[in-house]
Amino acid sequence: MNSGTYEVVLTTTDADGLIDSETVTITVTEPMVSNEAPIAIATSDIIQGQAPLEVNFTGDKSTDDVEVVGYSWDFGDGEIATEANPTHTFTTDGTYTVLLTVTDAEGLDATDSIEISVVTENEPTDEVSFEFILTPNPSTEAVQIIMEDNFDTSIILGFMLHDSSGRLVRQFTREEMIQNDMRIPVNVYRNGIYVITAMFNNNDPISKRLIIRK
Ligand SMILES: [Ca+2]
Repeated sequence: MNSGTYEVVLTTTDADGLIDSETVTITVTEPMVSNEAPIAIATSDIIQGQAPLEVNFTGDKSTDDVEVVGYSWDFGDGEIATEANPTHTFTTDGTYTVLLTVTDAEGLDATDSIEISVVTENEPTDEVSFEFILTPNPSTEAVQIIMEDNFDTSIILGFMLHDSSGRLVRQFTREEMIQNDMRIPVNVYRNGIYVITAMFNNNDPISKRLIIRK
């Protein structure tokens, strides 16, 4: 039956020959075009880190029975994007719910979300990193001790210099070291392998190998 309006007449005849009829109107429409809503799939290369945190988002894994035609990202920090795979930098710490909305040509949409956790750069942690390097190494005249990670020199108690046999060659107080700009003159020592050990207040000592070569 093609689309259109049809009048169907139902005629009945009873045993006595009496005829009755009734008209029913039937409307036939075009078959519905089936369209399924898309499925949004949002992923990111990382989900947490320190600010400023650059995150690469992927939305083009989203699917539709026909085609996804629109991408809309809401990063949760007031910024949006309409690319399939945007990159976004979060500058302030916090937890952000990033929403991806995908749309098909018929206007059906779907949403997926990712939580991104951004922490501040200098957030205090229980484990403080105590690291230093010796430069130059091998040393000829003097060796410079360079503390890493914005080291608080007030927790340094001092330094020890041992030779390769484990004999304590010299001990340096913190005051001595700070005045020396964390520099140890080594030209008075014989060539060889030495160990410089930093001693800290409330922390395990750290040792580094130093070569003296003149
Ligand atoms: Ca669709």
